[in-house]
Parts: sequence; structure tokens; C-alpha cells
Amino acid sequence: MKNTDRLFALSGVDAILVMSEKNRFYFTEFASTFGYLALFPNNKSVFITDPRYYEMAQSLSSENVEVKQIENGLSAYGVITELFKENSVKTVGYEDTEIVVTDFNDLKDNLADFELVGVGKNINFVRSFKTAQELEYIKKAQAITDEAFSSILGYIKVGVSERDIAIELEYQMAKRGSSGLAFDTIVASGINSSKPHAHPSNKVIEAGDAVTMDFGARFNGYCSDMTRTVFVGEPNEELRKIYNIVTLAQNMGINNAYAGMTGKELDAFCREIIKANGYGEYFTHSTGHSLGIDIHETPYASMRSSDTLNVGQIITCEPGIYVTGLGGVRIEDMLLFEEDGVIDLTMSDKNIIIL
Ligand SMILES: [Mn+2]
Repeated sequence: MKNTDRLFALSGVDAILVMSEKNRFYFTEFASTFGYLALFPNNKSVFITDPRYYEMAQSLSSENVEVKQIENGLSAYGVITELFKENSVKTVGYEDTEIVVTDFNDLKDNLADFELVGVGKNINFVRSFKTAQELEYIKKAQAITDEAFSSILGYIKVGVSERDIAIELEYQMAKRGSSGLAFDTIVASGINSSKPHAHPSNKVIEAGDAVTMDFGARFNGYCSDMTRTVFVGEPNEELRKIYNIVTLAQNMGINNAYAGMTGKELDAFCREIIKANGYGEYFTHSTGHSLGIDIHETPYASMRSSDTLNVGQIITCEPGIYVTGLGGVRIEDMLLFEEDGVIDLTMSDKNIIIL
């Protein structure tokens, strides 16, 4: 069970009701499709679920989580209300960032005796500081991703389709222990590579194509994310130039990243290089995002981001240049902020690869 002291210090409520699957998983590391997690100050918590999970959830008791069962036919809110009253709760934090309107209306009706306070942003903020164990999972997910990339290079050749490459990448990640995809794999070749988030199609690789692959694995519920662009046969002069500018921009971001900077500053380090080389208008997305259980988490690195990038947080650095009719290049690594700079969690080579 995750320590919740920081969350309560930020939120100033008597209890927090966690309803979303991902946040239940975050706090407990117990995967369930149904349940409520009631958090109280001083790391006291109660997991409320139905008979489908009750027996499995007993493993949580070793983590000092009390497990309560909703009896057949009764409502979860009955159990929750009783629990809050026993604990003299007046204010209840809820996930305003996750809950849909109908569930919110239900929540208001059923917990009318308590004052409801949105704490979703606080949960997201706390989640952005990775624990040693979470970092281990993310590093393992990235190691799987790096190995899958090395293994795919011999497979990419003229005549193989984008879909085939995506399937092979996914197979190689699964074989190495990925429990699922961090997100839908992107493989974009030739003129398709000018679309940053193109879906893999039946287009086959042709000589001279840029092939951009953006993909990630999952390990124990945690994501990795990397992008590489490789060339099949000699790229034309402009694509080669673009590759060098994107590499330079990404290096500028990585080498100048420090804890305490803003997401806007990190974005600017990459963006200015691309602008100075005449491709400013072709870098059409932001520089990076954090990740964890979700593939996109706070903090963000963009032109508008006022997020501070702190020790213990992760951010991707993924500049790109996309020219319609020609193709595109993106290179993405995951960075971990430490006291004296960043650690690049992505091991794959960034020197131009011509297959
Ligand atoms: Mn990404």
C-alpha cells in the first residue's frame, strides 16, 4: 500500500474515496474491476469489494489494508457511509478528474451527509513522484521495449508492411515479459511518417523510406514509451538533414534538463534548435509527458506547460519534424529527474540507422 501522507497534507480532508480502477491499483497494487478504496489519514485504509474479489483481496491485509465485503444485494454506499460515520468523517475527497457525471450524481445522492471535495489533481500530483518500486517496473518495461527494438531491425526490409512490423514488435515485447501494450503501437513509413500518430497500415516498406516506430510495453501495470526512426536504404538528403536536426534538438533537451526547470523550458530547448534550423512550423506537438500506470501523466513539457519538473518525476523527450509528402522523424527517450540532472532510461542507439 502506498504511503498517503503527502496526499492528505495536500488535500486537507478527513477521508478520500478512490473509485477508479487505475487509482485503486496505484494505491493497492491489487488489480480489480470493481471496488472502492477508502483512505484515511495516518495510512489507514479500507478496501470494499464484492464476493468476486473478497478472497483474493485478503492479500491486502498483509499491507495493513482492511478488507470489507459488500453483502449480496446490498449497496456499496451503505458500507461506505457506515465506515465514514464510524470514523467521524465530515469531508470526503473524490476523484473529480476521473468520475463521470452519472457516477458523480450517484455519489452526491448517496453521500449527502458529507462535504465532497475534488482531490483528483492531488492524486495525479502524488502519482507523478515515482517510488523506487515503480521506477523498477518502468525500467523493466523500457528494457523490454529496447530489446524488442534491437530484435526488429533485422525484420524491417522492403516489402514488409507497417502492420507486420507492428505485430512483430508487439510479439517481441510479449515474449520478453510485457503483460500488454502501453498504447497502440505506431509504425509509420515513407510519406505516412509525416503523420505523428499514424496507425499501422498495409503499406509496404519501400527503398528510401523513413520508418517511425513509437511503442511501449507494460510491466506490472507500468508503461514504457520510446520512438525511433530508422531508414530502409539510403534516405534522401532532406530526410537525413531532418534526422540530424531532431537528434540535435533531443540532445539539447536531455543535456540541459535539470530538476526545478519548467516543462515549458524543456520544450524550448528542443524547439529552439528546430526553429533555428528552419523547421519550427513542422514540429507540431509538445516535447514530452510523464507516464506511469497511464501513458500520459502529469507533468508535461510543452509551450504552455507551467509544470515544474522535479526530482523523482519522469518525462519523455520526443521532438519531431514532419513534412507532408516527404516524411517525418521523431526520437523519444524517457528521462528521470535526479538531483544532479537526468538519467536517460532509454538505451537504444540514436545514431542514424540505415537498414
Ligand atoms: Mn510519448
